[in-house]
Amino acid sequence: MKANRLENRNCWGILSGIEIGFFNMYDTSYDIVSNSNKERIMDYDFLKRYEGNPIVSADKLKGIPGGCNSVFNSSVVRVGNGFKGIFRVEERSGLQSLRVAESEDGINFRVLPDRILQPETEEQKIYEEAIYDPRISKIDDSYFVCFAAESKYGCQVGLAETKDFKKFKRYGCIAETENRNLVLFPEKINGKYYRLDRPFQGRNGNIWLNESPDLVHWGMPRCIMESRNFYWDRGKIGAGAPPIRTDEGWLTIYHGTTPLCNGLIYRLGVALLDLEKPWIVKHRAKAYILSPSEYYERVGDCPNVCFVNSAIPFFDKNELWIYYGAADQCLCLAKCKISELIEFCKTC
Ligand code: BMA
Repeated sequence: MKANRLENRNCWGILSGIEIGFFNMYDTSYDIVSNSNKERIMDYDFLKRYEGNPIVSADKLKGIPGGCNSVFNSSVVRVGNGFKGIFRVEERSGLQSLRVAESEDGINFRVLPDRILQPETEEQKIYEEAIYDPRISKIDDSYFVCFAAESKYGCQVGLAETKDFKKFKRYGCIAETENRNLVLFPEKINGKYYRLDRPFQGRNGNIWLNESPDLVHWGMPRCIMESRNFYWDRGKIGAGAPPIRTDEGWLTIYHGTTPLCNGLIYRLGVALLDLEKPWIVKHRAKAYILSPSEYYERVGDCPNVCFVNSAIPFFDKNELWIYYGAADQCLCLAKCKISELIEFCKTC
């Protein structure tokens, strides 16, 4: 393994004439495969796709008002003994709509016919014309929904609160343009609320952390995770599922893009943030945890996309369920052991 790697990089170095770049790249992969423990966890698929994927697709929403072109990038939480979701449904007109979904088992969902959070007031019509990519965080006894809100000015992030998934209190937009992929931490840390978000910087975007006394007024922005040259997440990156408290830190699943000459690949990665000082990234796996390879991830309205909006821990059985949109077309589920994901994050 070692000899091959060295041979390859010399060869590429000579052929390309840009030795430094390729030396860095091969040093990285060399590091990844050099430790036997890492090999063990890299070698088997610890993250298992649900065999019945996709769990929700347009054909299962036949008859929904507006018709369904696609259903993807959706958020699911546990409520009582069951599950509730807020789903992104793209109607046949192209309208982005959010709909409540209900399930007993977290796999078979009923999507309710009514759109929620569609703009009603003049102000909402200006700033929240197209809403999508919802993320739900339960804080105390409320469910807070953050969603991308596009207007002629660009993309902001809207916030709404519900206790029963029937009535929603809207707060308007809580991030300036251009921002997306905003997730709230599920509890206050040292008396403050925290969020991760992704402001754009030209064609790139990194993950930032902000803090707030009341979930509406935010400040103290810090860039905590950048895209990494020569890695799978060398394009823009964005927070995915709301962080999950574990003994090892806030378990954070994010998406990262790999720009290629024919477009982007959206993949999923994992990091652990310090519990008390969430601006400190304790660990960030070098390797991705999920990459499009199944037909439903490769083929759709936007091919080669795995995009995460929620993850539900079942600590009693050491299991994590990751809900992800595939190819901007359908909604899928993948499961892993929480301890193995943490091990992967620390070692791979
Ligand atoms: C991102 C978001 C996602 C989408 C992805 C791939 O920028 O808009 O909603 O899934 O692109 O198209």
